Amino acid sequence: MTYFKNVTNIQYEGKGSTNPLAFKYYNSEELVGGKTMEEHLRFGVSYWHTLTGNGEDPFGAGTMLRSWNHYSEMDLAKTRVEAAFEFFEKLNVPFFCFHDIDVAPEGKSLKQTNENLDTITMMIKDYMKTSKTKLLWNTANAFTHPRFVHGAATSCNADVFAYSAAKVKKGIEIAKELGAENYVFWGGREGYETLLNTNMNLELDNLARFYHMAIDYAKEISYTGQFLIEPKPQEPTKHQYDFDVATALSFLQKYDLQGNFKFNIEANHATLAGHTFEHELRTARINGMLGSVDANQGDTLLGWDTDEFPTDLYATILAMYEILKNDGLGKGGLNFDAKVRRGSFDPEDLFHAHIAGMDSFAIGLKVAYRLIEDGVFDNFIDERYHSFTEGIGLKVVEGLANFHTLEAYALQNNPIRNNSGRQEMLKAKINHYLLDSLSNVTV
Ligand code: XUL
Ligand code: CO
Repeated sequence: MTYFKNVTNIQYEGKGSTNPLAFKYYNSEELVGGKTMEEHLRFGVSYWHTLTGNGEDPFGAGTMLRSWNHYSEMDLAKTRVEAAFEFFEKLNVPFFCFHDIDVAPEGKSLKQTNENLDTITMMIKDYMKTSKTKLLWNTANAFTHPRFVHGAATSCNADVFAYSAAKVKKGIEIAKELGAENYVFWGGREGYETLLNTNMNLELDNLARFYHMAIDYAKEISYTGQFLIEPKPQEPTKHQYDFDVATALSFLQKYDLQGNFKFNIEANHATLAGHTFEHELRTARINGMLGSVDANQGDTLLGWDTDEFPTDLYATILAMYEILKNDGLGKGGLNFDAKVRRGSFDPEDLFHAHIAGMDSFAIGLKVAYRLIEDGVFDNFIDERYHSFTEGIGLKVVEGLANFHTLEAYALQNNPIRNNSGRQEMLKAKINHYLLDSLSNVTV
Protein backbone atom coordinates (compact mmCIF):
# COMPACT_ATOMS: atom_id res chain seq x y z
CA MET A 1 0.00 0.00 0.00
CA THR A 2 1.26 3.49 -0.88
CA TYR A 3 0.10 6.40 1.24
CA PHE A 4 1.84 9.28 -0.52
CA LYS A 5 1.36 8.21 -4.11
CA ASN A 6 1.89 11.66 -5.65
CA VAL A 7 5.37 11.97 -4.21
CA THR A 8 8.53 10.09 -5.09
CA ASN A 9 11.80 10.21 -3.13
CA ILE A 10 12.78 13.82 -2.50
CA GLN A 11 16.15 14.55 -4.09
CA TYR A 12 18.64 17.36 -3.73
CA GLU A 13 18.45 19.27 -7.03
CA GLY A 14 20.30 22.44 -6.05
CA LYS A 15 19.27 26.05 -6.02
CA GLY A 16 18.66 26.14 -9.77
CA SER A 17 15.83 23.64 -9.52
CA THR A 18 12.24 24.75 -10.02
CA ASN A 19 10.83 21.48 -8.72
CA PRO A 20 8.95 22.30 -5.50
CA LEU A 21 9.31 18.68 -4.35
CA ALA A 22 13.13 18.82 -4.28
CA PHE A 23 15.72 20.16 -1.87
CA LYS A 24 17.43 23.32 -3.10
CA TYR A 25 19.93 23.72 -0.26
CA TYR A 26 19.76 20.61 1.93
CA ASN A 27 22.14 18.09 0.45
CA SER A 28 22.40 15.36 3.06
CA GLU A 29 25.85 14.24 1.88
CA GLU A 30 27.45 17.64 1.37
CA LEU A 31 30.32 18.36 3.72
CA VAL A 32 30.34 21.49 5.82
CA GLY A 33 33.51 21.73 7.87
CA GLY A 34 34.23 18.00 7.72
CA LYS A 35 30.76 16.77 8.64
CA THR A 36 27.85 16.02 6.32
CA MET A 37 24.75 18.15 6.48
CA GLU A 38 22.86 15.10 7.68
CA GLU A 39 25.28 14.72 10.60
CA HIS A 40 25.10 18.40 11.48
CA LEU A 41 21.36 18.80 11.29
CA ARG A 42 19.98 15.46 12.47
CA PHE A 43 16.45 16.27 11.31
CA GLY A 44 13.47 14.58 12.90
CA VAL A 45 9.79 14.27 11.98
CA SER A 46 7.20 14.80 14.74
CA TYR A 47 4.73 11.95 14.61
CA TRP A 48 1.99 13.97 16.33
CA HIS A 49 1.88 16.79 13.82
CA THR A 50 2.66 14.84 10.67
CA LEU A 51 0.94 11.49 11.12
CA THR A 52 -1.59 12.02 13.90
CA GLY A 53 -2.72 15.66 13.70
CA ASN A 54 -5.84 16.26 11.65
CA GLY A 55 -5.98 20.05 11.49
CA GLU A 56 -8.61 20.48 14.22
CA ASP A 57 -8.64 23.85 15.95
CA PRO A 58 -10.86 25.27 18.73
CA PHE A 59 -13.27 26.59 16.08
CA GLY A 60 -13.47 23.75 13.63
CA ALA A 61 -13.08 20.12 12.72
CA GLY A 62 -10.09 18.42 11.14
CA THR A 63 -9.33 19.25 7.52
CA MET A 64 -6.41 16.98 6.65
CA LEU A 65 -6.91 14.67 3.68
CA ARG A 66 -5.13 11.47 4.61
CA SER A 67 -5.47 8.08 3.02
CA TRP A 68 -5.71 6.51 6.51
CA ASN A 69 -8.61 8.67 7.75
CA HIS A 70 -11.22 5.91 7.43
CA TYR A 71 -9.49 3.59 9.90
CA SER A 72 -9.95 3.68 13.66
CA GLU A 73 -8.32 2.46 16.87
CA MET A 74 -5.54 -0.12 16.39
CA ASP A 75 -6.12 -0.41 12.63
CA LEU A 76 -5.54 3.31 12.36
CA ALA A 77 -2.45 3.07 14.55
CA LYS A 78 -0.96 0.30 12.42
CA THR A 79 -1.75 2.09 9.17
CA ARG A 80 -0.08 5.22 10.47
CA VAL A 81 3.12 3.29 11.18
CA GLU A 82 3.16 2.09 7.56
CA ALA A 83 2.51 5.60 6.30
CA ALA A 84 5.11 7.03 8.67
CA PHE A 85 7.94 4.89 7.36
CA GLU A 86 6.99 5.61 3.75
CA PHE A 87 7.10 9.32 4.61
CA PHE A 88 10.47 9.04 6.40
CA GLU A 89 11.98 7.15 3.47
CA LYS A 90 10.68 9.53 0.82
CA LEU A 91 11.99 12.49 2.81
CA ASN A 92 15.25 10.66 3.61
CA VAL A 93 15.06 11.87 7.18
CA PRO A 94 17.33 10.33 9.85
CA PHE A 95 15.02 10.64 12.90
CA PHE A 96 11.48 10.77 14.21
CA CYS A 97 9.85 11.52 17.58
CA PHE A 98 6.55 10.55 19.22
CA HIS A 99 4.33 10.69 22.31
CA ASP A 100 2.84 7.38 23.44
CA ILE A 101 -0.71 8.29 22.42
CA ASP A 102 0.41 9.52 18.97
CA VAL A 103 1.31 5.98 18.01
CA ALA A 104 -1.19 3.83 19.92
CA PRO A 105 -4.71 4.53 21.21
CA GLU A 106 -5.48 4.48 24.92
CA GLY A 107 -7.34 1.35 26.00
CA LYS A 108 -10.03 0.99 28.63
CA SER A 109 -7.40 0.39 31.31
CA LEU A 110 -3.74 1.23 31.77
CA LYS A 111 -2.98 -2.45 31.18
CA GLN A 112 -4.77 -2.38 27.82
CA THR A 113 -3.09 0.89 26.87
CA ASN A 114 0.27 -0.72 27.57
CA GLU A 115 -0.67 -3.73 25.45
CA ASN A 116 -1.60 -1.45 22.55
CA LEU A 117 1.73 0.30 22.97
CA ASP A 118 3.60 -3.00 23.00
CA THR A 119 1.99 -4.08 19.73
CA ILE A 120 2.85 -0.82 17.98
CA THR A 121 6.33 -0.65 19.50
CA MET A 122 7.09 -4.08 18.05
CA MET A 123 5.75 -3.00 14.67
CA ILE A 124 7.89 0.15 14.73
CA LYS A 125 10.89 -1.92 15.79
CA ASP A 126 10.34 -4.19 12.82
CA TYR A 127 10.24 -1.26 10.40
CA MET A 128 13.35 0.21 11.99
CA LYS A 129 15.29 -2.93 11.10
CA THR A 130 15.24 -1.97 7.42
CA SER A 131 14.77 1.79 7.69
CA LYS A 132 17.56 4.30 8.15
CA THR A 133 15.26 6.42 10.33
CA LYS A 134 15.99 6.20 14.05
CA LEU A 135 14.14 7.38 17.10
CA LEU A 136 15.44 10.76 18.28
CA TRP A 137 13.13 10.73 21.30
CA ASN A 138 9.85 9.58 22.66
CA THR A 139 7.77 10.94 25.50
CA ALA A 140 4.59 10.33 27.48
CA ASN A 141 1.52 12.44 26.84
CA ALA A 142 0.36 13.26 30.37
CA PHE A 143 -1.82 16.24 29.49
CA THR A 144 -4.59 15.31 27.00
CA HIS A 145 -6.76 12.91 29.01
CA PRO A 146 -9.15 14.51 31.57
CA ARG A 147 -7.37 12.68 34.42
CA PHE A 148 -4.53 15.18 33.94
CA VAL A 149 -6.80 18.18 34.49
CA HIS A 150 -4.71 19.33 37.50
CA GLY A 151 -1.37 18.22 36.08
CA ALA A 152 0.58 14.95 36.15
CA ALA A 153 3.63 14.88 38.41
CA THR A 154 2.40 18.18 39.92
CA SER A 155 -1.22 17.12 40.32
CA CYS A 156 -2.88 17.62 43.71
CA ASN A 157 -4.09 14.02 43.33
CA ALA A 158 -1.56 11.32 44.30
CA ASP A 159 -3.44 8.78 42.14
CA VAL A 160 -2.64 10.91 39.10
CA PHE A 161 1.01 11.16 40.22
CA ALA A 162 1.12 7.35 40.33
CA TYR A 163 -0.58 6.99 36.94
CA SER A 164 1.87 9.45 35.40
CA ALA A 165 4.79 7.51 36.86
CA ALA A 166 3.43 4.33 35.26
CA LYS A 167 3.20 6.11 31.91
CA VAL A 168 6.74 7.45 32.07
CA LYS A 169 8.02 4.06 33.24
CA LYS A 170 6.50 2.55 30.10
CA GLY A 171 7.91 5.40 28.02
CA ILE A 172 11.45 4.74 29.24
CA GLU A 173 11.02 1.04 28.50
CA ILE A 174 9.94 1.91 24.95
CA ALA A 175 12.88 4.29 24.61
CA LYS A 176 15.21 1.44 25.51
CA GLU A 177 13.44 -1.04 23.23
CA LEU A 178 13.62 1.27 20.21
CA GLY A 179 17.04 2.72 20.99
CA ALA A 180 15.78 6.29 21.46
CA GLU A 181 18.72 8.65 21.71
CA ASN A 182 16.83 10.83 24.19
CA TYR A 183 13.75 10.79 26.38
CA VAL A 184 11.78 14.05 26.66
CA PHE A 185 9.86 15.62 29.51
CA TRP A 186 7.71 18.49 28.39
CA GLY A 187 5.70 19.76 31.36
CA GLY A 188 2.27 19.46 29.72
CA ARG A 189 0.08 20.67 32.58
CA GLU A 190 2.88 20.96 35.14
CA GLY A 191 2.00 24.45 36.32
CA TYR A 192 -0.99 26.21 37.77
CA GLU A 193 -3.87 28.54 37.05
CA THR A 194 -4.24 30.28 40.41
CA LEU A 195 -2.35 30.31 43.69
CA LEU A 196 -5.69 30.37 45.52
CA ASN A 197 -5.89 26.58 45.24
CA THR A 198 -2.22 25.67 44.74
CA ASN A 199 0.52 24.36 47.02
CA MET A 200 3.37 25.44 44.80
CA ASN A 201 6.03 24.19 47.15
CA LEU A 202 4.65 20.64 47.26
CA GLU A 203 4.05 20.58 43.51
CA LEU A 204 7.67 21.51 42.78
CA ASP A 205 9.02 19.07 45.37
CA ASN A 206 6.87 16.34 43.80
CA LEU A 207 8.07 17.17 40.32
CA ALA A 208 11.66 16.76 41.54
CA ARG A 209 10.75 13.47 43.26
CA PHE A 210 9.23 12.30 39.98
CA TYR A 211 12.38 13.14 38.01
CA HIS A 212 14.59 11.37 40.56
CA MET A 213 12.42 8.25 40.23
CA ALA A 214 12.70 8.43 36.43
CA ILE A 215 16.51 8.63 36.69
CA ASP A 216 16.55 5.67 39.08
CA TYR A 217 14.40 3.61 36.74
CA ALA A 218 16.50 4.43 33.67
CA LYS A 219 19.57 3.28 35.61
CA GLU A 220 17.78 0.15 36.77
CA ILE A 221 16.98 -0.94 33.20
CA SER A 222 20.24 0.45 31.75
CA TYR A 223 18.61 2.99 29.47
CA THR A 224 21.45 5.30 28.51
CA GLY A 225 19.67 7.91 26.39
CA GLN A 226 19.82 11.56 27.38
CA PHE A 227 16.94 12.96 29.49
CA LEU A 228 15.70 16.28 28.14
CA ILE A 229 13.45 18.93 29.67
CA GLU A 230 11.53 21.12 27.23
CA PRO A 231 10.76 24.53 28.73
CA LYS A 232 7.61 26.47 27.88
CA PRO A 233 6.28 29.54 29.73
CA GLN A 234 2.53 29.10 29.45
CA GLU A 235 -0.08 27.10 27.54
CA PRO A 236 -1.81 24.99 28.59
CA THR A 237 -1.50 26.36 32.15
CA LYS A 238 -1.11 30.05 32.83
CA HIS A 239 2.13 29.51 34.78
CA GLN A 240 4.18 26.56 33.52
CA TYR A 241 6.88 25.55 36.01
CA ASP A 242 9.52 25.02 33.28
CA PHE A 243 9.03 28.61 32.12
CA ASP A 244 12.31 28.96 30.24
CA VAL A 245 15.86 27.58 30.32
CA ALA A 246 16.98 29.79 33.21
CA THR A 247 13.96 28.90 35.37
CA ALA A 248 14.21 25.18 34.64
CA LEU A 249 17.96 25.25 35.25
CA SER A 250 17.56 26.74 38.71
CA PHE A 251 14.93 24.08 39.47
CA LEU A 252 17.35 21.34 38.38
CA GLN A 253 20.13 22.87 40.49
CA LYS A 254 17.95 23.23 43.59
CA TYR A 255 16.94 19.58 43.46
CA ASP A 256 20.34 18.17 42.51
CA LEU A 257 19.17 17.05 39.06
CA GLN A 258 21.36 19.12 36.74
CA GLY A 259 23.79 16.35 35.82
CA ASN A 260 21.00 14.10 34.57
CA PHE A 261 19.29 16.47 32.16
CA LYS A 262 19.81 18.70 29.17
CA PHE A 263 17.29 20.95 27.46
CA ASN A 264 15.17 20.45 24.39
CA ILE A 265 14.68 24.00 23.18
CA GLU A 266 11.70 24.92 21.06
CA ALA A 267 11.78 28.15 19.07
CA ASN A 268 8.10 28.99 19.58
CA HIS A 269 8.37 28.34 23.32
CA ALA A 270 11.30 30.75 23.49
CA THR A 271 9.31 33.51 21.83
CA LEU A 272 6.29 32.86 24.08
CA ALA A 273 8.66 33.40 27.03
CA GLY A 274 9.60 36.79 25.60
CA HIS A 275 13.02 35.56 24.46
CA THR A 276 14.58 35.00 21.11
CA PHE A 277 15.27 31.42 20.04
CA GLU A 278 19.00 32.15 20.16
CA HIS A 279 18.74 33.52 23.70
CA GLU A 280 17.41 30.20 24.94
CA LEU A 281 20.00 28.25 22.96
CA ARG A 282 22.79 30.46 24.30
CA THR A 283 21.60 30.19 27.90
CA ALA A 284 21.57 26.41 27.61
CA ARG A 285 24.89 26.30 25.75
CA ILE A 286 26.94 28.37 28.17
CA ASN A 287 25.71 26.13 30.98
CA GLY A 288 26.57 22.92 29.12
CA MET A 289 22.87 22.07 28.87
CA LEU A 290 22.04 22.33 25.15
CA GLY A 291 20.63 18.91 24.26
CA SER A 292 18.20 19.09 21.36
CA VAL A 293 15.92 21.43 19.44
CA ASP A 294 12.25 21.53 18.51
CA ALA A 295 12.58 23.38 15.24
CA ASN A 296 9.57 25.55 14.47
CA GLN A 297 8.58 29.20 14.58
CA GLY A 298 5.78 31.30 16.02
CA ASP A 299 3.96 34.28 14.61
CA THR A 300 4.82 37.69 16.01
CA LEU A 301 1.20 38.79 15.58
CA LEU A 302 -0.24 35.84 17.50
CA GLY A 303 0.43 35.18 21.16
CA TRP A 304 0.23 31.41 21.16
CA ASP A 305 2.17 28.33 20.13
CA THR A 306 1.43 28.28 16.40
CA ASP A 307 4.09 25.62 15.68
CA GLU A 308 4.81 26.76 12.14
CA PHE A 309 7.51 25.20 10.01
CA PRO A 310 10.70 27.22 10.33
CA THR A 311 11.35 29.42 7.31
CA ASP A 312 12.84 32.56 8.92
CA LEU A 313 16.46 32.50 7.76
CA TYR A 314 17.64 34.98 10.40
CA ALA A 315 16.40 32.61 13.06
CA THR A 316 17.93 29.51 11.46
CA ILE A 317 21.30 31.25 11.02
CA LEU A 318 21.43 32.38 14.63
CA ALA A 319 20.22 28.98 15.87
CA MET A 320 22.84 27.13 13.83
CA TYR A 321 25.43 29.60 15.11
CA GLU A 322 24.70 28.43 18.67
CA ILE A 323 24.57 24.77 17.66
CA LEU A 324 27.92 24.94 15.84
CA LYS A 325 29.45 26.80 18.77
CA ASN A 326 28.15 23.97 20.96
CA ASP A 327 30.06 21.57 18.75
CA GLY A 328 26.75 20.10 17.59
CA LEU A 329 23.83 18.63 19.48
CA GLY A 330 25.40 15.31 20.48
CA LYS A 331 22.53 12.85 20.83
CA GLY A 332 20.02 15.60 20.02
CA GLY A 333 18.70 16.80 16.70
CA LEU A 334 16.37 19.22 14.98
CA ASN A 335 12.89 17.84 15.46
CA PHE A 336 10.21 19.60 13.43
CA ASP A 337 7.66 20.19 16.18
CA ALA A 338 5.68 21.97 13.49
CA LYS A 339 2.39 21.51 11.72
CA VAL A 340 1.12 22.44 8.30
CA ARG A 341 -1.55 25.14 8.44
CA ARG A 342 -5.14 23.98 8.53
CA GLY A 343 -5.60 25.14 4.96
CA SER A 344 -2.61 23.08 3.75
CA PHE A 345 -4.50 19.82 3.86
CA ASP A 346 -3.05 17.77 1.00
CA PRO A 347 -0.60 14.97 1.87
CA GLU A 348 1.96 16.67 -0.40
CA ASP A 349 1.90 19.70 1.91
CA LEU A 350 3.66 17.58 4.53
CA PHE A 351 6.57 17.24 2.11
CA HIS A 352 6.53 20.91 1.08
CA ALA A 353 6.60 21.91 4.74
CA HIS A 354 9.52 19.66 5.66
CA ILE A 355 11.46 20.65 2.55
CA ALA A 356 10.98 24.32 3.48
CA GLY A 357 12.22 23.66 7.01
CA MET A 358 15.16 21.50 5.97
CA ASP A 359 16.31 23.95 3.30
CA SER A 360 16.00 26.84 5.77
CA PHE A 361 18.21 25.08 8.32
CA ALA A 362 20.69 24.05 5.60
CA ILE A 363 21.05 27.72 4.69
CA GLY A 364 21.36 28.58 8.37
CA LEU A 365 24.11 25.99 8.76
CA LYS A 366 26.15 27.25 5.81
CA VAL A 367 25.90 30.91 6.74
CA ALA A 368 26.59 30.30 10.43
CA TYR A 369 29.58 28.15 9.56
CA ARG A 370 31.12 30.95 7.52
CA LEU A 371 30.35 33.60 10.11
CA ILE A 372 32.23 31.50 12.65
CA GLU A 373 35.09 30.64 10.28
CA ASP A 374 35.63 34.30 9.51
CA GLY A 375 35.34 35.25 13.19
CA VAL A 376 32.82 37.93 12.25
CA PHE A 377 31.23 38.22 15.67
CA ASP A 378 34.00 36.62 17.72
CA ASN A 379 36.57 39.19 16.62
CA PHE A 380 34.20 42.05 17.32
CA ILE A 381 33.22 40.64 20.70
CA ASP A 382 36.86 40.01 21.70
CA GLU A 383 37.65 43.60 20.91
CA ARG A 384 34.56 44.83 22.76
CA TYR A 385 35.66 43.14 25.98
CA HIS A 386 39.32 43.96 25.51
CA SER A 387 39.40 45.99 28.75
CA PHE A 388 39.16 42.73 30.73
CA THR A 389 42.38 41.37 29.21
CA GLU A 390 44.74 43.97 30.72
CA GLY A 391 45.10 46.47 33.56
CA ILE A 392 42.27 46.77 36.06
CA GLY A 393 39.96 44.51 34.01
CA LEU A 394 42.46 41.66 34.10
CA LYS A 395 42.74 42.09 37.88
CA VAL A 396 38.93 41.71 38.15
CA VAL A 397 38.97 38.55 36.05
CA GLU A 398 41.87 37.07 38.00
CA GLY A 399 40.19 37.77 41.33
CA LEU A 400 42.86 40.28 42.33
CA ALA A 401 40.56 43.30 42.68
CA ASN A 402 38.28 44.44 45.49
CA PHE A 403 36.11 47.47 46.21
CA HIS A 404 39.11 49.38 47.67
CA THR A 405 41.37 48.89 44.66
CA LEU A 406 38.49 49.53 42.25
CA GLU A 407 37.54 52.76 44.04
CA ALA A 408 41.14 53.93 44.00
CA TYR A 409 41.30 53.23 40.26
CA ALA A 410 37.95 54.92 39.54
CA LEU A 411 38.93 58.06 41.48
CA GLN A 412 41.92 58.73 39.24
CA ASN A 413 40.38 57.45 35.96
CA ASN A 414 38.58 60.41 34.49
CA PRO A 415 36.90 60.60 31.99
CA ILE A 416 35.60 57.10 31.18
CA ARG A 417 35.42 56.36 27.44
CA ASN A 418 33.05 53.81 25.85
CA ASN A 419 33.07 52.41 22.31
CA SER A 420 30.11 51.94 20.00
CA GLY A 421 28.33 48.56 20.04
CA ARG A 422 27.89 48.75 16.21
CA GLN A 423 24.70 46.69 16.21
CA GLU A 424 23.51 47.86 12.80
CA MET A 425 26.89 47.14 11.21
CA LEU A 426 26.77 43.61 12.60
CA LYS A 427 23.26 42.99 11.32
CA ALA A 428 24.37 44.16 7.89
CA LYS A 429 27.14 41.55 8.07
CA ILE A 430 24.54 38.81 8.50
CA ASN A 431 22.70 40.07 5.41
CA HIS A 432 25.96 40.19 3.50
CA TYR A 433 26.96 36.66 4.49
CA LEU A 434 23.49 35.34 3.82
CA LEU A 435 23.27 36.73 0.31
CA ASP A 436 26.91 36.30 -0.59
CA SER A 437 27.79 32.94 0.81
CA LEU A 438 24.84 31.32 -0.89
CA SER A 439 25.64 32.65 -4.30
CA ASN A 440 29.43 32.25 -4.56
CA VAL A 441 31.24 30.54 -1.84
CA THR A 442 31.43 26.86 -1.08
CA VAL A 443 32.49 25.91 2.41
C1 XUL B 1 4.02 21.37 23.21
C2 XUL B 1 5.22 20.69 22.72
C3 XUL B 1 5.23 19.21 22.83
C4 XUL B 1 6.55 18.65 23.19
C5 XUL B 1 6.54 17.17 23.48
O1 XUL B 1 4.06 22.73 23.08
O2 XUL B 1 6.13 21.31 22.23
O3 XUL B 1 4.77 18.67 21.62
O4 XUL B 1 7.49 18.89 22.20
O5 XUL B 1 5.59 16.82 24.42
CO1 CO C 1 7.96 20.75 21.40
